[in-house]
Amino acid sequence: MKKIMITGALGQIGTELVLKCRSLYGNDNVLATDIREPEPASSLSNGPFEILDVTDRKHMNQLVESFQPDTLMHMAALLSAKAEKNPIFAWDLNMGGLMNALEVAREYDLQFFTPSSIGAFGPSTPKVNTPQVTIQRPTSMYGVNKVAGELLCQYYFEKFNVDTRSVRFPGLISHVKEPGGGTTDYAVDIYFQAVRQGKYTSYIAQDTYMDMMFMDDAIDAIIQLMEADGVKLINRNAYNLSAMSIEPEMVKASIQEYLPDFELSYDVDPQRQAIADSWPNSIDVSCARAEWGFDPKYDLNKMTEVMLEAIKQK
Ligand code: VAH
Repeated sequence: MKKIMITGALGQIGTELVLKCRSLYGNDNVLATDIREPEPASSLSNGPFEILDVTDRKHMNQLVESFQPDTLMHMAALLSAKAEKNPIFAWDLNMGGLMNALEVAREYDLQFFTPSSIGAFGPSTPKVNTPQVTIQRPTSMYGVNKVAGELLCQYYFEKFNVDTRSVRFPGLISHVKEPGGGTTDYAVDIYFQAVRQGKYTSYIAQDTYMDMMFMDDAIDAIIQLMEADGVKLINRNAYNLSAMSIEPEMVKASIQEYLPDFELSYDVDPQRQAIADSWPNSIDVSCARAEWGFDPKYDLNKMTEVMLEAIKQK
């Protein structure tokens, strides 16, 4: 992996993925693309940027022809809550964009990464220590997109020998880019509101366990997977990834270690709660550990310390 094109570069993962790849492979070797221009003072202004609508296959080809990457990281997608509000648009963007990206990877022989999610599981999936290979009957459009995406990645690997690699991300928590449109975003908002307001009202009910991970561990995992020896990779559709299984009261207690007066209340959003209830509580990550050495560094308390400090600095 030496020259990388990234779609969805202004998204929650994309933003930090571009910065990390530029620090590792050189600013000019990472082309960031997104459907809109970055803010003038954006941290992404340290390297090449192009506007790209991932449903525009012709333009995607043109950018690959001109930039000549050896790797495509396809991050552009609509997240779970927004997808549930706009299911047809979500299908067109999430699946149309992925098909274009896979076709470009096939045509130009690019190594390929795109994320799946714990959203690829559904209510009939075993909820505790969810296996790498198990029932996947998601009940959200986002989940349907992720299962279809996993199967497409496996298909392109087996039929066209495209070097596809993917992970099932849990909820990702970052202080760099506030997310939009996810179900797990409460676990990001809570830190920002704890610092700004000293209180937070959660739209996810207490005792709703979901897998989560600090963004630094997520970005490191992508690089580690992409640099891994492909011979050792068995699960080409997507690897279960998680660093912790948490619920809102656990986050509250962790924040109160640093902000003792922090208050948490609840105003549950039925739609996002229904999505959260359909997902596992805790997934098994043994395949990622065994096949490419996945080893997250941040637990809840270490993440809380870093999040609160970084947000205070903002
Ligand atoms: C979402 N943050 O909430 C994303 C992610 C596992 C959750 O897929 O939709």
